[in-house]
Amino acid sequence: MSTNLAGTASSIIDKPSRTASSIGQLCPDLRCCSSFAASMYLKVDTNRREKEKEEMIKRNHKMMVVEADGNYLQPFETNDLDIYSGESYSVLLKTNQDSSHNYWISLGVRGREPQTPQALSILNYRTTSASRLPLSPPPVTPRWDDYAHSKAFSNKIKALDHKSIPKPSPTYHRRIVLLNTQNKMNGYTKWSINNVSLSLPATPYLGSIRFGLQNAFDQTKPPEGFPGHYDIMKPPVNSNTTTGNGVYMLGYYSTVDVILQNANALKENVSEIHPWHLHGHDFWLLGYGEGKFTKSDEKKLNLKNPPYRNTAVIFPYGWTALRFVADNPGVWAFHCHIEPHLHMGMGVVFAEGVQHVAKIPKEAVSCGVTGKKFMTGSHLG
Ligand SMILES: [Cu+2]
Repeated sequence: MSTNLAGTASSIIDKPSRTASSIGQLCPDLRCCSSFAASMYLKVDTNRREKEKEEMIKRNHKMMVVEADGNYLQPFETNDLDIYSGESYSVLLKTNQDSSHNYWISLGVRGREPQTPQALSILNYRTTSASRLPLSPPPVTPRWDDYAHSKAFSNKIKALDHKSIPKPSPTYHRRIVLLNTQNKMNGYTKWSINNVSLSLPATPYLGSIRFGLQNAFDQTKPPEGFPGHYDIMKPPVNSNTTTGNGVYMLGYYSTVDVILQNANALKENVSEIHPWHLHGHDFWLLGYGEGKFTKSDEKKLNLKNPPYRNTAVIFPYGWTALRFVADNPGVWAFHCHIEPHLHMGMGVVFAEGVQHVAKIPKEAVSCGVTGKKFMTGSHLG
């Protein structure tokens, strides 16, 4: 979703017929959905089972969630689901309601108070005219700030016990704690991580790391954590951020833990949802918690069946714990997937095994410092 809202939509449908159906046509852009409210139709056949990637509520129809971010889950039934920018889900829908009617699907926004009404679509059984309005009013989606509802949904998500899904290693080599705050710089609002707001360098990292260039990006290590006395429940005492573009250099094949720590933004009593997306890897989502992560939270981590994903949300004033193996040679962005937040600095950069990247594409050295050093015209010099 290319929205600056941590969006959730919900679809609600009404009555019975036989087995399953498809919901594949929903527009994933909430603003788009809003403007097309009730102008889209989902055609369904009875006795057909398909997947969908959207978020939905239904009244009498139930959805079976079976997959997230490309990996199987322990199936569970739900009326609605939260989907944040960067995430994907597959659900199975039984078209077991009365096929002589159509049913509403509602799509609402999560995480920021919406300025638009919830979007609507229609689940249409092929045996019924698509222009026939459902009998009952559209279902109302959960309130935008019903975080208990969102957390309850997130906590239901567990990995399927299957050989295709790796188990987490019980220990880690390195743990990086990333404090998410909002700050100011030259009068502009920024997001920052451990008080550093990411500002990408002109030179692509892959070329500059591979060829050992010292002047292409910050050579200082970015911070591994934040001061223990920091009060996450209050706006930052030092509201000034600095920009940076240093890289977390990870040991090749090391196991890395990341604790994403949410905090109060610049305004009192405001802490928001952010969906963090990791490039180049899947990670185990070990769990969520309230307040500041402490040693005593260690025992709450799920090492048995954590979902294996590439996007994880942080809830207001809470923490989210991830673990992954740095086994993919390259330079990888890890960032809030709400696009404006990334451009306001909400991201970090990981790198591992760069010397093992078989071929550095010329696009990775064709601009910035490497462009001057290596390129002759459009070719490597
Ligand atoms: Cu964000």
